[in-house]
Amino acid sequence: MALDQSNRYCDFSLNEDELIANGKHVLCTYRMSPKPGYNYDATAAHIAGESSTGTNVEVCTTDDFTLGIDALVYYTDENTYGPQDGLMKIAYPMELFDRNMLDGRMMLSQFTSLVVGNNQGMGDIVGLRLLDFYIPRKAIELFDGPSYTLSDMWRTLGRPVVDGGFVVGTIVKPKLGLRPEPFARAAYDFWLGGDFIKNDEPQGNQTFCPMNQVIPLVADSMRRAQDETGDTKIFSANITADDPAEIIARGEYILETFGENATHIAFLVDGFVSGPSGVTTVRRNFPNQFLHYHRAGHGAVTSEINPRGYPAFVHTKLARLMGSSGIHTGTMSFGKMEGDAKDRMMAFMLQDDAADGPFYHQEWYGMNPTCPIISGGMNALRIPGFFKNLGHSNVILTAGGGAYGHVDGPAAGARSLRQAEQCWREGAEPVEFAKSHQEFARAFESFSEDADQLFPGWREQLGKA
Ligand code: CAP
Ligand code: MG
Repeated sequence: MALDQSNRYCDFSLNEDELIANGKHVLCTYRMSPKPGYNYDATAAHIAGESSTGTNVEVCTTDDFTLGIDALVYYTDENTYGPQDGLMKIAYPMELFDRNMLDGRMMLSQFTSLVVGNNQGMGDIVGLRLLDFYIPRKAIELFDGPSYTLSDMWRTLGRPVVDGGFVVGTIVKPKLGLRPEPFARAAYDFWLGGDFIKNDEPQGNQTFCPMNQVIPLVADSMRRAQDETGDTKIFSANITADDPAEIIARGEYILETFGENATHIAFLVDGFVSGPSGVTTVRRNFPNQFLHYHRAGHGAVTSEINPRGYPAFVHTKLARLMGSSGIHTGTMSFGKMEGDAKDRMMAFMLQDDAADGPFYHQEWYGMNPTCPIISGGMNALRIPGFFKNLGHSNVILTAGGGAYGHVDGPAAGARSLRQAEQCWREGAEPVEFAKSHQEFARAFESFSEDADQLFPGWREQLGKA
């Protein structure tokens, strides 16, 4: 049985509104279940201790200054979700958080090692999941935040920098297996109809498709597609690597190879697996490129069936602080990955200067916004419903299957995606709209299972019975 430190690490006299007004604490709300037989508040106190100044026993070296920066539990409700399955809230003094030697900035690596660090593996808990956190102004202004934004991408695309609208994207599929020439051809074909292409998350410098062969060919595809269409095209190149030197080398090589189109390059980082160091390496070495945060692997932590870790909402909030220009936010139940319509809360938290999370209102004090990237099993048929839920289309959408699975090829797939957003924007009924929009209509045949589910009777209405 752990030492009961609740007299030290619990202070229920603290008032959340006052803590927020004072601006000296990071606040965290956790869903917590202690092991059977463990006292709720004592376990909460142990969590606060392990996450700040304590351990499982008193130590002789603790002095008054140490006591002054204890993380403090300021709220518990042990039965919120069921018996001994409740909520607890911790106030973390700002002093606890690590600051760069070089520029005094805060960092996400130590931040997460504290608020979702050792506490994740303690022996006296069954569950501990960070559901939301509040960052005071002083801390917001100590994190990098995004440098290059969707607005900058709209500028590059020759669009208005406010409400520049829907960016139609894809992922070169198959996920792995294309050699340089077929890869570059797949990119060219999509760019004849679409705006934005990303590497798939595991595509990099495989021996069957070395960067020094495929990147020059993709650069040529971009030039030809731009000449052919008269439109600017974007390529989000994956430069994820373990070694920051490799990340930088990849980025520099790609920018040099794209030459006059270097400003059309975004950099994709598998941010969950490479962590804050990988993301910050890109954020600080390539501040003039769109930093595309791919979250492959996040499900291990964010999945709703996980009693530990944190939900996707928290993950995307961390990604904005890190400086992501855009992050995958899922498809809010309209695609193939886990998600829910209320996940639109993530998009508002990323894009607005003030937004409500499940437990905290967050002001961003002018920190650049992060663009939601909609991806995962999307095709034209799923888009009207998606935007009806979100309420706007100032996002990047990447559909791999939704483009390369279109019966008339990726350019038609791209056009079907763009038409689908137009259908939503005009408030048109999709099957009716399909009668006058060929590529959108052909998406019904391309993804007929979706069509049957979403638009029963479409065959008769479109004369495809
Ligand atoms: C989508 C995707 C993305 C997922 C990631 C894939 O391909 O390229 O990596 O969207 O999920 O590999 O599945 P499709 P999320 O368009 O063909 O589904 O965006 O939720 O992080
Ligand atoms: Mg992918």
